[in-house]
Formats: sequence, C-alpha cells, structure tokens
Amino acid sequence: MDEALIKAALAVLDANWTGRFTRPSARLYPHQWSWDAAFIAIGYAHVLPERAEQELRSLFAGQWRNGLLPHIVFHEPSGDYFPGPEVWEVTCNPDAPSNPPTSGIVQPPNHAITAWRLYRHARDRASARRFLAALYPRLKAWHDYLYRERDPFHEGLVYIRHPWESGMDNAPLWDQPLSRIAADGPLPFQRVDKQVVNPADRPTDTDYARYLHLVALFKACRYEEARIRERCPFLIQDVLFNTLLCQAERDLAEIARVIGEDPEPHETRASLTAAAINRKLWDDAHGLYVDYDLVAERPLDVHVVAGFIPLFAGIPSPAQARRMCAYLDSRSFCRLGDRCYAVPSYDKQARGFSRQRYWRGPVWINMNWLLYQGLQRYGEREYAAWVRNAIIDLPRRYGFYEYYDPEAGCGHGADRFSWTAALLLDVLYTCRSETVPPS
Ligand code: 9WN
Repeated sequence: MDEALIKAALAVLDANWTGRFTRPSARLYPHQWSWDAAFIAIGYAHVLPERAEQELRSLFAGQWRNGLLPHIVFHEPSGDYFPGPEVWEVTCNPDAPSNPPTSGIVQPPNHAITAWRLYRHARDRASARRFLAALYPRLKAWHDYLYRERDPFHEGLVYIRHPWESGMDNAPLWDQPLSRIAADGPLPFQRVDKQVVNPADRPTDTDYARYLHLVALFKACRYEEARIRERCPFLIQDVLFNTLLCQAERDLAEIARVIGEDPEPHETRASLTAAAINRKLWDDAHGLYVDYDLVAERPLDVHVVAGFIPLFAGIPSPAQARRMCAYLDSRSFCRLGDRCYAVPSYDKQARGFSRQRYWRGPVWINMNWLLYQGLQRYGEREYAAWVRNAIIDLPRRYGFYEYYDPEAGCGHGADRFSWTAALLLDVLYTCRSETVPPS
C-alpha cells in the first residue's frame, strides 16, 4: 500500500477544502461544481465520511425548487471565474435560489451513485441511513426534474442543452452541433481561464462565444425549459449523461429500500433508460455507443471514451461488451501493452485528436475510473488492471493534474486537481481492504 501517495492525495484535498465544500482546483475552478462534488465525495468516503456528506449537503443547498441541480454553486463571492453569477442571472426564474447564487445548467447526475457508496462504506450505518433519508427527497426531485423536463418524448433518454452539461466541455462531439451557432466579432468579455493555464489547451474564443450565446438564450427564455426546448440549437441525448442517470436510478432504488421508500419507480426508470440507450445509441458498425443530435435528428458519429461508459451501468449485453473491449484494445484507443496510458478521451485515429487539448484526446481520471468499474463488472480483468495502473501511475509520476498526455504522461490543465486525488484514493482503498462491510 502506498502510504506516501495516499498522503499526497489527501494534501491536495485538504488544500482545496474550504470548510464547506471542495474546490475542483483553487485557481482555475474556485467554486463548487456538481459532478466534481460527487466524485470528490467518493474519495472522502474512505477517510473523511463527514466531509463527504458535507460536500453533498453544500451542493444541494443550491438546488432549484423545480429540482434542477446547478452545475456550479457560488458559495463564496471571492474567486475569479468566468462566467460568474452576474452572467447567469438565474433569479429571473422564480425556482432559482438567490442564495447561494448558481449557474443555470446542470452536469451529469452521479450524485445518487455517490450517496449509495457512502452508505456502503459507512462504519456507522445508523447515521449513514439518516443522511440518506435526508438526501433522498432531493435526489428524487433532481431525477424527477430530468425525466419531466428533459425527456420530451418520454423515451427514457434525457437531453443536454449546453456542452458544459456533458462535463466534457469541448469534446469533438460538440463541433458539429455548435457550428449551427454563428459567432463573429471580438469577444465582449474577459476569459480568466486563459490566464491560469496554457491558453492553447483550452477551448477557443469562438467556442466560448457559442457557449455564451446559449447562456444568453436561456436567460431570454427566463430558464423556462419548454421555451428553451423550442429555440435551442443544441439538444443532445448524451451517452455518458444517460448512463450515469441509469446507474443513479438503480442506486436510488437501493437507497429507497434502505430508508423504507418505494424502489419500484426508480427501477422502472432505470430499465427504460437502459433499454433506450441500447436501442437508440448503440453503434453496431463500430461496437460502441454514440450520442444522438435531436436538432439534426441523427446520431453523432464521433468516438469518444464516453462511448464505453455504459459498461459502468451494466447496459451492454456480454456480446456487446466483448466488441467494446476489442475496440478499446485497438489503435484507436489504447492497445494492451502499447506505450500508452489508458484510455485517451478521443479516438487517436480521428481528425483533430490532440494529446494536450481539453477533452480532445488526453486521459481524464474520472472517465478511467468509470471505465475501470465497468470493465470489472464484465470480468475484463486484464484491461481493467491496465486502466487501474494509469489511474495510479499518472498522479504518482506526474502529480495531481486535471488531465494527462496519453503518450508522454505529463499533466495538463489545473494542478492539485481534486477529483484526480479523490478517485485515486478510492482505487487505492478499495483494493487494499475490501473494507466495505457486508450490507
Ligand atoms: C465548465 C470543474 C469543471 C469540470 C468539467 C471540466 C471543466 C468548466 C470549465 O471544469 O469545465 O464547467 O470552465 O472548463 O470540463 O468537467 O466539472 O472541474
């Protein structure tokens, strides 16, 4: 067991802990982000369970009355970040809280997954059950919001309406749908991100102009979903988002069971979503899942690591899973034994692959953590071990970065990045001990 590495990971989390929540990274992301909070709490579960609970409580303090869980909660006025609350102006919608200020979009729903893990790892089950009972109505309202507002055809597939909602901000997935938005002229705003990390790695100014165009549209619609849906040029049924929702519904059913609520509606929705992912998002020609563009009414033929994440929720059949593993183990992603850190975020053979640019090729620890669990679930031991090695080796050799070059290994983006530290802790602890008490 690597005590020094555990200590180093905890030091990163301590440095980013504010007493109420954990910043993803102190300089680049000084507020609380939604899916980061859930990943971070997974790491805390092993060492600081009270902090894990606090992390989720703080996040849900920003939940809207209609159930929307915002992608950023601005607990503290300090901290340079663009776009801040004055850009989002969410209080034009009566469902948004005025305090704490929040953004007006969401991120992938991994929160019930975390809550269920906290319970499974808890030493004090009675106290963990009380925590679950308090959180359950909020988690339920969050999922209800998604199925009610974001699934207009009642397919079991919810849409995202901004690239930031995917968590994979400038993945090549969005190039085509975003090209529908005209973005000319100089930017009327100052980007802070380009002063903190290498601007060449970040999304371009044109990307940002399009991101901001969407925010302006949401404000013009006063964040009313029906109006947004009518006018938004970007509506995508995303594989990763729906996969996490499916697993989150399964875990919410487990939570419901433990606290004496009805698990059945959650199980029904999980099955509906799993079936819809298989029916509509499976790409049989290549052996992975792809997103669906609701505006153009066609699949997005772009192969990213998210296309393999349905393994995490047990969605593919064993035959599909074998095909997915063969594709992972190819020149497009990372062949077992090659000089390559598993697994790049984008097809290495595709046009526009980059080893350094955000979500356009580098290795992200959160995606590999999800993949690792998925490969284990399907008994793909060898490839799972290969992914696990990357999750441990990259931070050990190069530090706790936001993402890594899949060939050279070196880190990019924000340093002292919280979910890298937290998910590394999870991998080290779950292997060491099987400390999970029997349920
Ligand atoms: C916008 C905080 C977030 C992550 C996202 C990551 C990046 C923000 C940005 O940082 O996005 O939400 O400013 O680039 O892409 O996954 O949640 O770590």
